[in-house]
Amino acid sequence: MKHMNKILNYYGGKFHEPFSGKFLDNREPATGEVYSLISESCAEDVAAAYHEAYSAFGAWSRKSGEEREYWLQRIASGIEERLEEFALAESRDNGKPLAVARTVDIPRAVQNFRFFASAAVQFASESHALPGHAINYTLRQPLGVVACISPWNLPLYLFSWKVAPALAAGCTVLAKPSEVTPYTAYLLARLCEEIGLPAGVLNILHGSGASAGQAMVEHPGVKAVSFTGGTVTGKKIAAYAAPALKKLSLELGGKNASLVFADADFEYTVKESLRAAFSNQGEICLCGSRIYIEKSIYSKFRDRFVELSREWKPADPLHEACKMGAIVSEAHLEKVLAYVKLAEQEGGKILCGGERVRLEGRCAGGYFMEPVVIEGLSQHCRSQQEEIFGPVVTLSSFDTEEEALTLANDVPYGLSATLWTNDLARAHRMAEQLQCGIVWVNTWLMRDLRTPFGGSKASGIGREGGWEAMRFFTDPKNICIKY
Ligand code: TXE
Repeated sequence: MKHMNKILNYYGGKFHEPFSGKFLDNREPATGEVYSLISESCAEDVAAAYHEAYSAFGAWSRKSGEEREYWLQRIASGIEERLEEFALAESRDNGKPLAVARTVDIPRAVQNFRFFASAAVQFASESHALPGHAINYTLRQPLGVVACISPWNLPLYLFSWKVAPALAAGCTVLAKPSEVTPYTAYLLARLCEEIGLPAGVLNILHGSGASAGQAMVEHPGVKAVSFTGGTVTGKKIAAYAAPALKKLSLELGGKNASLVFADADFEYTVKESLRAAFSNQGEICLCGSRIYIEKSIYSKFRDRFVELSREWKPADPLHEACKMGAIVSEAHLEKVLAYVKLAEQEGGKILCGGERVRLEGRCAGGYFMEPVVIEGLSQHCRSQQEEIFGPVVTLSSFDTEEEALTLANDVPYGLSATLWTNDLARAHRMAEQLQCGIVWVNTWLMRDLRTPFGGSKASGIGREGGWEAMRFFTDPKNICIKY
C-alpha cells in the first residue's frame, strides 16, 4: 500500500499532501482491486487552495480573451497528445469500455476545452439604446473564485464541461472530481503543471463529498457552485449555498422517457433505444430508461429489444469489443440490483438479466451485471419513478399521443426525452409539451456545444453549455448613460 500511487491535491501550481494525512482507496471496478490512493481533503486544504485561487484571480480576470484562449487550447492539445493515457485511466477508474473512453469521453473533454477557448474570445455583452436619450451597455464580469464539483459517470468529460467555461469567463477555480473516479482529473493537474498554467488559476482537490466537497461549498469566499451529481446531494448543496447567496447551477438526475411510435423506422429505433438505455452501463443522466411503445408494435419491439440486448454482454472493459463494462462500484452494483428485485416485487416481469455476473481471469472480482429489461410495471411504482442509474430499462405501452405525453411527464424528473416518429407535426407538438430541458427526435445524445444543457423539476436548476455557461460564471453590470 505504501508504494501505491497517491493522487495528491494540486493548488498554487504545485502538488500537496492532504492536511489530514488521510487517503481513501481507489478501486478498479473491473477487478475490485485497490490501485491508487486518494487524498482525503478537508476545510484546511480548501482554505489553502482558496488562498491561491484568490491571489490568482486579479491577473487571470484581467487577461485578454486571446490569452485565456491560448491556455485552454494548450490544455486541449495536451490531453489530445496523451489521449491513450487518459482513455486508459478513465476506463480503469470507472469501469467503462476503453473504446468508449477513447472515442467519447476523452475527445469530448478536448472539445470542451477547445469550444470554451474560442468562447473566451467571442463572448460579448449587450447594449440597449434609447434613441435620442441614452444608451445602456452591460459588462459581464467574472464572478471570482468558483467551485466545480463533478460526478463519476463521465469523469473528465463533465469535469471539463464546468472547468473550461469557468476559466474562459475569467474565474479562478476550485474543482473536485468524484472520489470514485479521480484519476483523469489528477492527470489533468499534472498536465497543467507541465505546461506551466499560471499558478492558482485551476486548483484540483480530491476527497469525499462530505469532507472536501462540503468544505468547498461552505467556503465563504466561493462565489458560485457548479455541481453535477445526484438530486439528494444537489438539494444538500442548495441548502448550504442558498442562504449564503451563492450562485448555483445544479445538473441532477433523470428518469428519461423514450417514446416509440409505430411510424418510426423500426430497426433503427430498436438499436438506438438500446444505445440510449445501456451506453456507459446505463450510468448517464440522459439514458432513456423508460421506454413507452405504441401498442400496435409493442410485442414486436419488446422481442427484438430483448434479443438485441444480449449483444450487450458484460466483458473486460479493456477488450476492444466490450460494449458493457463494469458498474462503477460494488455499492452501486448492489443498489442497481436491489432496484431489479424491487421491480419484481412491484409486479414487474424481468425479461432478461438481473443477477451479478462473475467473469473469469483478471476480472473475477469485478462488478458486472447483464442488461435488464422489465415489463408490466405500473406507472407509479418506485422502479418507474426513481433514477436507477444502471443498465436497467422498463417497457410499457400506450394507445394515444396524449397518453404517451402524460406517462412521459409523470415523474419527478425533467431532464430529457426522446421521440421516435416520422410524423413531423407530432414531433413538434409533443416536443413543445414535454416537461424537460432536452428533447431529441430520432436521435439520442447528439451534441452541439452551443445549446443549453440541463433539466427542469428534480433534474436541476440552471443550464450549462454555450453562452449559458459563460453567463453563469459572470455577473452582468448595466451602465446607463444619458446623452
Ligand atoms: O453522487 P453524488 P453519488 C445519481 C445516480 C446515483 C446517485 C448517487 O442516481 O446513483 O446520484 O450517486 C460530491 N457537498 N447521479 O452518491 O454524491 C461527490 O464527492 C459537496 C446522477 O455518487 O451526488 C461527487 O464529487 N459535494 C449524476 C459529486 O458530489 C458533495 C451523476 C457527485 O456525487 C457532497 C452521478 C456535499 N455534501 C450520480 N456530497 C448525473 N446527474 O449525471 C457529495 N458530493
